[in-house]
Amino acid sequence: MSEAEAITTTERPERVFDTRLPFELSDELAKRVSDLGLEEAVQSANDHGYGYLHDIVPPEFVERLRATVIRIAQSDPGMGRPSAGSNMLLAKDPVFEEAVLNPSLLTMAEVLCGKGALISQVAASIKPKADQPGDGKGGLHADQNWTPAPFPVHNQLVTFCWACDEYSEAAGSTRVVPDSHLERRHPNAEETASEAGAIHTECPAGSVVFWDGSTWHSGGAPRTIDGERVVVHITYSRLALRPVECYDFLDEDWLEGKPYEMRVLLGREDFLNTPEGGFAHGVKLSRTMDWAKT
Ligand SMILES: O=C(O)CCC(=O)C(=O)O
Ligand SMILES: [Fe+2]
Repeated sequence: MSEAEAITTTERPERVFDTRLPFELSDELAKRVSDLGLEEAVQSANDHGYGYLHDIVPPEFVERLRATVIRIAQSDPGMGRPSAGSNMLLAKDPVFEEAVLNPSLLTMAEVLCGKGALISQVAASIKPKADQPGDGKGGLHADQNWTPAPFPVHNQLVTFCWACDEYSEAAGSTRVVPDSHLERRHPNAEETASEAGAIHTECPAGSVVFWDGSTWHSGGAPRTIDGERVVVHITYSRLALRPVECYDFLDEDWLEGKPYEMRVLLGREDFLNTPEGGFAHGVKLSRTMDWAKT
């Protein structure tokens, strides 16, 4: 019986008392890692905080993924300017369902975020050739940006960047600071500005680059060659920290005349967990990052 079948039965699962340490995989998860050829990716995540997934889909899938992103972005100003990208993609085309359910992504998500990990974001970006000089530095960050430092021993979040085009320095690939996950904190202002120690990730079109929630990286590198860099960014997060009770059904009419604190308590004043996704909230986004550090 598969796990998916097993959880639909009423049988009470065996109670677990000990929490596994990071990268202490169950036999079942270790077998899946091995069957999918992901040992190197797991080792790299553990050692350096990031890694690559190669040859996990046929070229046809990558072509379909890329074409879908371009089609949707043309009609969707999701990232501010037309054709820069889009978000909330899961519901916008079935190709994104295939992407988030890819066995290699799901297995790595379980390694890095545990069982029951949730989709946090399915977004895409389209980076054209730079029309201005500059090194694009200043955007270094850790994706678990709403977790205070020191970061917990257990990773909170993992981001997979599906490179629909080649990743190289000239192509404007993501820069990462290898081993920065060991710092267990956000980069400071100077580190963010200088991006010291950052290197360009490199892979062929169709491969996936991933990093854990504490690894410092930046997406600002300019593209210096012709064409566009199309990337699908898929983030999963641990299941923890969701409230027990869901009050999303309480609408603006219910909130009318109630104190601001009630809006805060219901998560209406931060940028998380909204049907518009992360790009539509202006000041709420940086406010969330600031509140998280208090
Ligand atoms: O666009 C990129 O190269 C990376 C963007 C980023 O920070 C992310 O996907 O977490
Ligand atoms: Fe990021």
